[in-house]
Amino acid sequence: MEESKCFFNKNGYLILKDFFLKKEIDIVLNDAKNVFLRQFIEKGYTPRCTLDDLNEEQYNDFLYRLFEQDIECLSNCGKQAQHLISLHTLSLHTKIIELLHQVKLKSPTISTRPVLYFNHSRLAKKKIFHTVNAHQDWRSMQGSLNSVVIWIPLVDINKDLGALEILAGSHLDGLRTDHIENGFGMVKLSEQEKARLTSVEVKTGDILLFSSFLIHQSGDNITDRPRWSCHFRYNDLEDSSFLKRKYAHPYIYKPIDELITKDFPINEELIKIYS
Ligand SMILES: O=C(O)CCC(=O)C(=O)O
Repeated sequence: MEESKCFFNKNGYLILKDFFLKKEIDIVLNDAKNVFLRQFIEKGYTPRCTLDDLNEEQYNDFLYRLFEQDIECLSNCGKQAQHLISLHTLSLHTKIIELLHQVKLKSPTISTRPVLYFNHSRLAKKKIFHTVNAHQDWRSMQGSLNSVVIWIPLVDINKDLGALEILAGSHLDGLRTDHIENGFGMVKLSEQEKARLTSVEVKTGDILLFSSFLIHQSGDNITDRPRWSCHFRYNDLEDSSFLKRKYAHPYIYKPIDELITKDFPINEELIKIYS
């Protein structure tokens, strides 16, 4: 680990091969896919079935159809996928907590809730919702200076599927964000920096850990498959600058008026639940 720690300090990232078992990751992927599958069945795209009854192409076709026909439903499924117990459990895996200690987070804490992505241009209205240009996560997290991100592929991700691109060593250049776009702290790269971006191809079970100051961007997904991944962010409560900044945290979590379903439920439906 000593060697890895030196590598991390210098380059701002670590790729840990086979960190998890494939089956541990598959639990999250299947749970996420099942959120959408329930709506495919509800909408009559397919008779009642399990994920195993559909091949990948059929599943993806339903996903793209849902985007075309009912974007609200797709987006709500996406939201439910962020709340999966398996996703949150993975973010608290003892191996992750040990790793956080190894990269010198003395008292790790969750920065923002885990996120799960399923990126494809056919599943988003704006480019930034499926392919994010160069950015740093620290700007939107603004937590401890040693905060880290753990980026986990839920499927094997190669360059064609849009492997994440990183700029090694860029964490040492400090905060380069010049504006925030859809919550991402965007960074302008020089031509030389663009040429130095490295694609991180990863397999299911591998993880990528990086400093929240490391500049990174989405690769282009040029396949017809969504790129499934999940990302966890951690702060360190012992970081002195974070303490001095009174643990400043820029996120809020509250219900939004327009999203509240009016005139629901009627009492009979509620009574049925308890009968
Ligand atoms: O996964 C991606 O392609 C971009 C997402 C990302 O970099 C982030 O959430 O900070």
